[in-house]
Amino acid sequence: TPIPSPPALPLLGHVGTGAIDPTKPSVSFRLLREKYGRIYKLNIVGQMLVPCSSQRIVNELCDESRFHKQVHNGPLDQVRNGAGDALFTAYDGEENWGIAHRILMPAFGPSQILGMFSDMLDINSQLLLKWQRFGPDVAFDPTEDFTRLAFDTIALCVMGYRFNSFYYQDMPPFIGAMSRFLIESGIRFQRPKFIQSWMTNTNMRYEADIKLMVDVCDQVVAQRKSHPIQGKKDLLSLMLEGKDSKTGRGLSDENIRYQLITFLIAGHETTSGLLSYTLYHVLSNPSAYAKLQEEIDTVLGTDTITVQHVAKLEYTAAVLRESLRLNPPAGAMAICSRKDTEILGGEYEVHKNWNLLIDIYGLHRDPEVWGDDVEVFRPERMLKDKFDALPPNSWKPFGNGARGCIGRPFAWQESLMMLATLFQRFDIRFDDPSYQLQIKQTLTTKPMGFKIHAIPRQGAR
Ligand code: MNH
Repeated sequence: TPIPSPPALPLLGHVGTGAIDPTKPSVSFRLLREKYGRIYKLNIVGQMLVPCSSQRIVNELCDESRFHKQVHNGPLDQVRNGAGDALFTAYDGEENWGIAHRILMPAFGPSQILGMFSDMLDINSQLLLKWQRFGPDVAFDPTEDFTRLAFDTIALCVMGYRFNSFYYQDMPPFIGAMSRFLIESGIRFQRPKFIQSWMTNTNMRYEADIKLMVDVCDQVVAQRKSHPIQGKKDLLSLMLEGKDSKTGRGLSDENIRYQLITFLIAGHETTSGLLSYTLYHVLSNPSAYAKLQEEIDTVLGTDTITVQHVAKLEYTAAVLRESLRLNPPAGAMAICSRKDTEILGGEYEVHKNWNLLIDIYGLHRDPEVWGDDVEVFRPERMLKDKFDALPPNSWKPFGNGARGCIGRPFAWQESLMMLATLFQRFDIRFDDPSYQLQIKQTLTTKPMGFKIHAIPRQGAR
């Protein structure tokens, strides 16, 4: 069967037809999926791209013997301007990926994550105290504080560095530089080269933003070198001293910089999005809100949260999974075919080196998997037994296979802890009960214009 495609322009293809808004790709992909279905072809300035969204197709695309992560020909190739060949932006098969993967994986093992519990709680308490001090009357945007939380948490837990973002009125400069850098990287790959070279102001800003991120990372390394830590090996010490068991090699200074930028970005962008979307969905669904708070009251009561509590928070975990289904902060992933192949038993032909896109947002709305209430926030469908029984590769917010998210257990512990302590301490309400979810996109997405009141609960400390 031929793969459907919208009408295109010569040269520019679908860029400029209005099919893809470069500042809001997530919206464009939703409209295109609704019109053209589970698989369709686009032409981005001469480069073919094939977005796919049904579980049956995506299940095949997750076969790593036939497909691999694609960094070329997309925004990630531009993100390499700041993150180089670090884990997230390394090309398929690039040597430094294997070296860094083998050295850094142990920093994210189960016992390491448990060992970060008290540092996570340190930052978590700063958010709770701030919201407590605001009191019930102040309307504020929770996304900003979740960004502070996730940013400070990643830096403290894996680099032993304190940004102390909660003590500043403005967001840390790294955050602004990073957002502009990601947005510009996302637009750049669609922009013809001759236009790019004319945009001197944009280009200077871009270089300055990269320099700011590099300077922050150099400061983190400099502090560690002047205050070496004894005993426990965190991510930063593995970067500085670790040797790859296979090649015997360590990471170069340049590569360490790239990895630090990557962890500071990847370690907070998505987690703050997850927490913000989750709060939005819980506030929008009173029955889920009631069940969530009931579980938290039963498991925690008024106790200080511990590792043991977290393991028991089953409904809370289901709430996070359902939130990641409806609003995966990373809404798509790019892959490439290793060889000529067929999908769905010969229904579609795919040739070697095609650029395909797993539309995660669309996948999470496949009615064959989720039924006819795909748009409804219903955590019950994500309780452990149901979740484990889902068809393979129907829920992919953390990516796929060897190139899947290295920080998943880290983000999970941090998010469970935050949600549990939040509803233990506060009743939370929309500032504007008629608020409808709006989305802001860099490379990932977050809610925009979302404001709440946090009302300290009677009896909570
Ligand atoms: Mn994370 C890769 C989503 C939290 C560090 N992450 C990915 C990918 C997705 C993803 C999707 C695969 C992207 C692709 O195929 O191009 N990550 C998430 C989500 C959360 C998240 C939804 C939180 C919620 N990620 C984190 C945290 C860290 C982190 C926290 C750091 C501690 N992620 C990474 C790194 C990679 C990655 C590093 C690249 C892994 C690799 O390719 O080796």
